[in-house]
Amino acid sequence: MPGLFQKFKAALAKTGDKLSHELKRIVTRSPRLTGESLDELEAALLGADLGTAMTAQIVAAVKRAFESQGKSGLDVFEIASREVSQSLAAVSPGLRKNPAGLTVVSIVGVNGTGKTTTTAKLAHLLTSQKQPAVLAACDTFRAAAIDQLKLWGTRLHVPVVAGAYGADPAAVAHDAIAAALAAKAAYLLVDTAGRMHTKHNLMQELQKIHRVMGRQLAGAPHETLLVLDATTGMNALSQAREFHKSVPLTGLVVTKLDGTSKGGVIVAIQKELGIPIKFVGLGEQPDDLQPFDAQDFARALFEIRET
Ligand SMILES: Nc1nc2c(ncn2[C@@H]2O[C@H](COP(=O)(O)OP(=O)(O)OP(=O)(O)O)[C@@H](O)[C@H]2O)c(=O)[nH]1
Ligand SMILES: [Mg+2]
Repeated sequence: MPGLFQKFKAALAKTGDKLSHELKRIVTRSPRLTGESLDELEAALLGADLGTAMTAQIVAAVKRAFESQGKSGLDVFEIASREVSQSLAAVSPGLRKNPAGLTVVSIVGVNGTGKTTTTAKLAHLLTSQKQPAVLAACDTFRAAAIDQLKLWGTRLHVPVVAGAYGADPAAVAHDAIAAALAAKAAYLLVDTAGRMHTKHNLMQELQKIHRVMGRQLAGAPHETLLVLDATTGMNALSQAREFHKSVPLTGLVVTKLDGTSKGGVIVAIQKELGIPIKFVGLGEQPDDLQPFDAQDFARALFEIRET
């Protein structure tokens, strides 16, 4: 998908510019690939939050290439891009579909990562594919959270099921499944409240929401997406590990890639957790949610840029 590559490239401007600048400096300055320049390469890759495992793999590949062919024709950008794309699951597996009917998608994560926006963007994506969606406002905790989702519903012409502020989110989820079934919707997208992965009672509340939905509809939630904010860098890893212990995650969404120079964190997350990244958020508009494609992502990350 050529369009996707351009979108990744634009969204990864900050990460890519910084990496490109540093790699060019390392490669052109040193006539030989010394131990020192390999250390600098390592620092640059770690600085983009590619993670220790991926960084070590790239540095080793560069070293091998240098030992076998020397500096002439040594293309660090090409090698890094190849190593990254080979390490990631090739193409996003997309959203799961319940063959028996309604597919319930639970959207979870810590505060402010972009859950509500992602829920809205997903509804937009699904309705544009003629898959009718219903939204469930299960963040009954944060002031204005319900209104925020309702506003998206109005803007996107998607029905929203909500309760009162302070209501039990599991009860709202229950009502929403009933409404989505009655409306013969293809998807129910459940927007949940932000919660710290370290707060035991809040994680139990999430488990309860999932339990109630599972009792009402076999297999629900069929998809549990953890929304991670790319600007938090490596912190996203511990969030993912803790959430995965409480509610089994089926996929990840990494948002705000457009606002960070640490976009490499995508690579670290997927490599270390083995949970597929299904979508990435590249901005605040409904169209800014894109399916993840490892090859396009790796190429965009290590594109040589004019800086
Ligand atoms: N630049 C950018 N901003 C984003 C993206 N996704 C979400 N945002 C912004 O991040 C802010 C928080 O988004 P929300 O969707 O409200 O986050 P949330 O996880 O629902 O927050 P809580 O419900 O409070 O936990 C908003 O200003 C969004 O517009 C993205 O991919 N790129
Ligand atoms: Mg929210």
